[in-house]
Amino acid sequence: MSVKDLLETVIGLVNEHNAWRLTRAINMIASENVMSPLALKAYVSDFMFRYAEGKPFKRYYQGTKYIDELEVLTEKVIGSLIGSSMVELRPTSGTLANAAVFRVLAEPGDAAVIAPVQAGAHVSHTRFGTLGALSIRQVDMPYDAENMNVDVDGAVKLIREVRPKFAVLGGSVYLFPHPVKEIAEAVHEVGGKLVYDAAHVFGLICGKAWPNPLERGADVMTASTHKTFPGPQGGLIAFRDEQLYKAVGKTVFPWFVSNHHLHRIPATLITALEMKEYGEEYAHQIVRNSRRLAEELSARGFKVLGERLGYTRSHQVVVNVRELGGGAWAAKTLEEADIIVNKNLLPMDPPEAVKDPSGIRIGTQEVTRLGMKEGEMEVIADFLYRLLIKREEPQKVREEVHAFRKGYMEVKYSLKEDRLITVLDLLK
Ligand code: DSN
Repeated sequence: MSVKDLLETVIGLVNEHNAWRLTRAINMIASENVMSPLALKAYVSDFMFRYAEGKPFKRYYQGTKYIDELEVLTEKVIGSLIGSSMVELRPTSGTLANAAVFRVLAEPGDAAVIAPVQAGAHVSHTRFGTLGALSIRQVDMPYDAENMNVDVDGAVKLIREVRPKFAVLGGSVYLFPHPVKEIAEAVHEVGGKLVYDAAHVFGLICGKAWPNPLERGADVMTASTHKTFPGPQGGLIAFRDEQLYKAVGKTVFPWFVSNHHLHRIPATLITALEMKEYGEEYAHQIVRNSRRLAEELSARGFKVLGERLGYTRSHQVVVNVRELGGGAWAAKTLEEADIIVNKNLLPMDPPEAVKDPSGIRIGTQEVTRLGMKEGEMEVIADFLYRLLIKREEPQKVREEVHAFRKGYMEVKYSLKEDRLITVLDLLK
């Protein structure tokens, strides 16, 4: 193919994708979100071309005076949202944040007790992911199927027996808060630390719609900055313990991250300011929306998990679609109508069911950011009912999805400011 043809292809694919996901699709992957236009403008800055290895004001490169100031300010503002004066922003993802923390807390061969995969643990907590790469031994906490959570008594007993270097709570399929206080007490009793992976619920914590694990005994919290916290893709770590903060900082760089993708920092700061201004309103609306969506789906005959406990306290709704055709079929069918969710393993699924699990996971954080409220959740529940239970043609429903989506084109809960100059204004 010629350069001209390839250029046309790349432009076509990018334009198609943008138009699809930003103007036509209802995006409900629970780990995604959109930035505000202001954060986006700050993201497209010259910082994306630069390096700043090391800590602010102690870099190994020249040319970093502005990023030094921005980074310290971002740490302060995020710290003020979560009550921590020690925030590390350099991991470029939640998985790298976990890697840096795990590496400091344990040596190869040591044991870590983790929330069970059925209770939503992320792959980086497991032998298949980061924990395995670091040769740390994974020991699963027992699971309480009825409450879709960690079995507290069983976990405490196990921690006393195993005496792990650390325990991990938090995860990626996450309907109800894990028992931080009880697990922290048990792991501290045996000289270990509690790591809380808040990747999914970080925005809810900032908005006070989810318990803050650092206030309940967790020693360290890792997070992503692009899920319920609606910033650029990236990771962060917050600490209660200064020694651990310093040790992890030395592990982030030079072990796991060289360049920390500087353009994330001002965009993360603008998002943090948006969370300061609107975070509580936004986070509580997310939770109201997921609860309402769960109720509306249940009323239409769907098997929604967590019914006994009110379905969900987070941004997620999890539905068992096994009898309807399975998770792979359901997610694909919804995609044909431009409703984007992911198939997901459910607690009762064996791990080998990963390609066709029984569930779908639905997140309300992005549609909430676009201004949807409880009434809109009814409309979405209806689309799902028509597609997955009534089995209407996806092509037919898709037209209605597009018409509905057109009403939600503005990013809400965001700050406005015209003076920001972007790279595109300067680089000709
Ligand atoms: N795998 C992502 C999720 O969708 O939950 C988190 O990294």
